[in-house]
Amino acid sequence: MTPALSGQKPVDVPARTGVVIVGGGPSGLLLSQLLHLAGVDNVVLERRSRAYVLSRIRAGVLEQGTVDLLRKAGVGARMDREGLVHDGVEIAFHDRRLRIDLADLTGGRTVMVYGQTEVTADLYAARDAMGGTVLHEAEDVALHDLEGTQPFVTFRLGETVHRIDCDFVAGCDGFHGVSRQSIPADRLRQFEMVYPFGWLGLLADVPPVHEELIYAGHERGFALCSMRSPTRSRYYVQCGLDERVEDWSDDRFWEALAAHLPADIAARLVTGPSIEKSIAPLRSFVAEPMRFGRLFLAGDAAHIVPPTGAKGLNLAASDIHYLSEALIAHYRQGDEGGLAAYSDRALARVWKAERFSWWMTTTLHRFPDKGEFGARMQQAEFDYLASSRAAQTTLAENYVGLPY
Ligand code: FAS
Ligand code: PHB
Repeated sequence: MTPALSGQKPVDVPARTGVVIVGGGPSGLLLSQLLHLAGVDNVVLERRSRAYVLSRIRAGVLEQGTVDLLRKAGVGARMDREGLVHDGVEIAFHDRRLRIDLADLTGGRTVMVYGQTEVTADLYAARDAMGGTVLHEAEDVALHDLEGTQPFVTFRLGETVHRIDCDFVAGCDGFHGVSRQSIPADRLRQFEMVYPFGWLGLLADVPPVHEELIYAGHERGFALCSMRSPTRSRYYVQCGLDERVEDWSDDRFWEALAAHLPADIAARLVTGPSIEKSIAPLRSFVAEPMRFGRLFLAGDAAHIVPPTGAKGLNLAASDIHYLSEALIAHYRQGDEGGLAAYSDRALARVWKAERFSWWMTTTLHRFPDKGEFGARMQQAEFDYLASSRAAQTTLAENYVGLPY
């Protein structure tokens, strides 16, 4: 029996399991839950404590496909009670505002506003309720014999080194994880674009300025008005890569936010003390293929999108949809087709979401180096969007999520 770690109950570390899942964020936990429900043994190895994982404030918008998958995983009850269904979203440009009627333009499809932190908490609760094995503070995770038929994973819990033999490894350990780095460089193609700015995010217990999200492009830079509930708001402003969160007082943030918004919205802004403030860099990144032997990458371990399109968490969900289906078909029918097709199938959807996230980011953020012509192109993008139902339909169908 492994001794308790920072409050973790003593756990039995199995010598063997079906799938070792590296990473206890939304990707890893959702895969663990779906596999367990299908009778596929698995173990989740998470580097951080549960409290640390649940302290991270990230995504806020769930596509219909993600909502359906969470319900299928048996973790949709609180989301359905507390989540906010949105059938529209606003795009603002300088002082103009345009409502995109998501439901009208997509035959009734909507999005759910429900924070990633809550999704992760619901998944942890479900793992606990089913007696799932999630090992926290698992350090020095290393993947072995991925190209063989008997891969295994080693890691350390406290002073004790463990080995788990398995059939497959799911790399759900995010952009900085060990999984993608376990693939030889000559077997991986990586595509990346780093944007010359970041997002400064603030969470506050104040009522949202508007009942729907507002993505605002402005000559001062981009701003996003989002929310977590009718009493808790989430805001972002574009910031420089050299900015430090400690240089941003709450007052400075609220002033900057108001200056980035259309005057009528800024006039309605309710401010208050921040309960969280953080800066996230923006990048587009894809690693191909998303498989190496018995290792399958999913979520941020394989791809990153700028959060402007609200796709990060939702791409993680569609990866897990494809991967869980493929693994279950392997165990139930000995069908290898899903595993063989996983990378191509996932990447086909990933690249479309990369394009949409890139388009939203390049259209709405301030790029000083793109000069006046670049600014005119952004104006033209907005003018076309405002004048064309076809353009609005394109934005809407990508925002609610392309089909799986
Ligand atoms: P995650 O990074 O969430 O989880 C990976 C887990 O693996 C982590 O818990 C990590 O501790 C663990 N891990 C890492 N290395 C390990 C190792 N060697 N061994 C064991 N465990 C290891 N998306 C949006 O849609 N909207 C947003 O506003 C948004 N904001 C974001 C802000 C930030 C700062 C970041 C980093 C991402 C943001 N995202 C946003 C994207 C985000 O939501 C991801 O898409 C989502 O977390 C993907 O989930 P996972 O793939 O599980 O990766
Ligand atoms: C959020 O609420 O954190 C959020 C919402 C939509 C985005 C990005 C972040 O596109």
